[in-house]
Amino acid sequence: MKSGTSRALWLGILLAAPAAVMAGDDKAKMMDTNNDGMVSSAEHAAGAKQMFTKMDTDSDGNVTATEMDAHRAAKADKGGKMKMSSADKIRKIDTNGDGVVSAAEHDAGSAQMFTKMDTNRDGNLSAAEMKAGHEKEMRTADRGE
Ligand SMILES: [Ca+2]
Ligand SMILES: [Ca+2]
Ligand SMILES: [Ca+2]
Ligand SMILES: [Ca+2]
Repeated sequence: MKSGTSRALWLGILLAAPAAVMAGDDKAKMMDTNNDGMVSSAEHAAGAKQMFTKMDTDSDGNVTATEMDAHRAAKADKGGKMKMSSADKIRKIDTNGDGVVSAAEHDAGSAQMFTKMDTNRDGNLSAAEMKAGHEKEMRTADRGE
């Protein structure tokens, strides 16, 4: 009987494959700290701050393209190629144009993203809104499957 082996193999495939697809859901779950199924603006801001701290490996209060690259490379192990280059991402929120993202710029950038994704303007991101937001981002980046 080989069914046990093939089942384990199948499980391995299941675990390895859909990381890219599930990234949005994972992120939502991670940020939804009170588990009400919605990400509030406060939860979103806290999540963004946490991510900033994680990316700022030398803790100088700025995230450089190199730091962002390193952070994303670690994640890309599961998710495959990322949609936008770190430099492009930084350019989008680097309002003072010094090439690095300060904590304030990151805060402002993610608040803006929250507003954009909160399409029904109730101050919460539902799973559907998060998903739609991410899909839009991926489409903009022309990420071929
Ligand atoms: Ca919540
Ligand atoms: Ca830094
Ligand atoms: Ca800056
Ligand atoms: Ca909403």
